Amino acid sequence: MTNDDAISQIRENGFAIIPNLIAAEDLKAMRNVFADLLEAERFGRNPFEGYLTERIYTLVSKARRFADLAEHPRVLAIIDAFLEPNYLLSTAQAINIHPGEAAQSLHTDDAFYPGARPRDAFSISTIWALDDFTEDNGATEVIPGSHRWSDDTLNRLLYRTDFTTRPKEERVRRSADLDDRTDLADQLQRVMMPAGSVIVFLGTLVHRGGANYSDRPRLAITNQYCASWARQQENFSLAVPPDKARTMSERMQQLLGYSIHPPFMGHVAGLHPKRLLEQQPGVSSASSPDPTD
Ligand SMILES: O=C(O)CCC(=O)C(=O)O
Repeated sequence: MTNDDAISQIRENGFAIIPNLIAAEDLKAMRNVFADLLEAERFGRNPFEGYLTERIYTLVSKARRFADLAEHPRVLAIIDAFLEPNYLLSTAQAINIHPGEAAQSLHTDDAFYPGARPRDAFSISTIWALDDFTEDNGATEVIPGSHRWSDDTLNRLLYRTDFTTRPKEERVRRSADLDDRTDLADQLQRVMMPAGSVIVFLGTLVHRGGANYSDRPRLAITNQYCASWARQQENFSLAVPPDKARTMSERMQQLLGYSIHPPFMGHVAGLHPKRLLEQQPGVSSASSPDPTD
């Protein structure tokens, strides 16, 4: 599929699936990194995160190859068609759905940005399959065309997503058969794709992580990007402080927020935040009248 095809599919259906973008040896290397990163302690704290789902946030700071994935040139070229320049990385996380996990509540990824729907997306999400996404192992499910739904339709059809953090003893496993709105089941499309593929979708598209009926976890990475004026889900300038950001590519620094939404949103005491990356600790830089400089 060409990028132009992907862009028109996203405009039409709200999403596009690009098969086999990660080479087999890179997939293997990523899985090796995960073998050390994934621990049961990271299971979700609320029904949205999923009590049987492990999540690792700020993935881009855990290994260079995860940062490289978040700036995959083909994917960024597609996002360029939807978001103004200087867009930001909003979250970078691994999602490992374990056997027995129920389907997530149907939701959209940019619901927390106010703005009457239907509207343009303020964010774009990607979900990379690190395992094959199959019929029964928790493949993402999407509702094609739902990016055009109005607020009324969303409110009528979707249950409110439950983000309430529960104490450990109350994190009761839900039945994998639980479906939050069975009357939408016939509109859901399961995103079955081989490991190494990616789905790119608008932040306005209704979707969810599926129930995992298989006997193995389903591993994925979601990198999500937001408009340069919007707040990122992860507070990346705290999560990836200058000492760490300094070791990353210039594009990743910009995506994390060491960047400006012109004329000066995001400045640090009147200066472009990239100045923090040039400075050595304890050395102050000369002031500049131009925060975009
Ligand atoms: O893991 C998936 O397939 C989707 C997860 C998701 O939509 C989310 O956590 O926001």
